[in-house]
Amino acid sequence: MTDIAGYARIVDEAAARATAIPQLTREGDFSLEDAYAIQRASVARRVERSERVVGLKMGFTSRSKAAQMGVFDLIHGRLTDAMVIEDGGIVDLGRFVHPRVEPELAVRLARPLKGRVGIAEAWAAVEAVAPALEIIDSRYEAFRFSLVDVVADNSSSSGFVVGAWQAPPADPSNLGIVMTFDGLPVQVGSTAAVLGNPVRALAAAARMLAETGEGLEAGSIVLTGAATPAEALRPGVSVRAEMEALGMVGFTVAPRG
Ligand code: OOG
Ligand code: MG
Repeated sequence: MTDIAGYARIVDEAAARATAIPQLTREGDFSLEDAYAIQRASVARRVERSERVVGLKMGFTSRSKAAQMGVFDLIHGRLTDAMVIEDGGIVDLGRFVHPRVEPELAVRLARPLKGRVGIAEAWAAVEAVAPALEIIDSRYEAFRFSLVDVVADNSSSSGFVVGAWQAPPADPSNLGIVMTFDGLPVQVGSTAAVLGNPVRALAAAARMLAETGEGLEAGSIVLTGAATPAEALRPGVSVRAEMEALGMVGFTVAPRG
């Protein structure tokens, strides 16, 4: 039997202490189901420390991200209030192991979304959208993992910045995105890279959660997944993403020391 609580403690403490750990699958193999159970148990530990779950992030919804990490299955992870970084805020790298940043479309739900929903139903549940930056931070050494490793590690969730919430556009399926470091473009892409339409990632989120009898609550934030590969953060850098029709979101990394 997989020691769900034991693995949950390992990934949770690694995240809390910002220290790298060896891949769990080097110690023992476990199923994808077990990996999600470890993820839930690790998030439960955060909730015990009075963090609040505010939403869900989808991962590997774009080919370029999947290829960057060598994992080609859709995954999800839980977002908590402690991961929220204010738009325009300053981020201290000390709380991360080896953080990277990636541009994503964020959506907020007006009503619950559960079970097998189609794109139209998923989009109808969206109250607002915003450009977002996700800071991912695998707790595994060298940012290397298998599918079950990354899922157990809450899919590398560690921080996210959401720009101004606004009314959903008529069609979010092909919005251009430019991510800059100190004003220089480092990634250029489109929301079309996210499953052809990021709303598909939202529908997939509801479907995946239904496998464990869960669902998305009204008010939940969903990050639909990176539209481009992620870029490593470095001290002092100013990061921005501009999304067509939706505007800017950004933050600055605190200088070293
Ligand atoms: C896993 C998380 C993937 C995305 O947007 O594709 C992800 C990772 O790359 O460490 O957040
Ligand atoms: Mg992401």
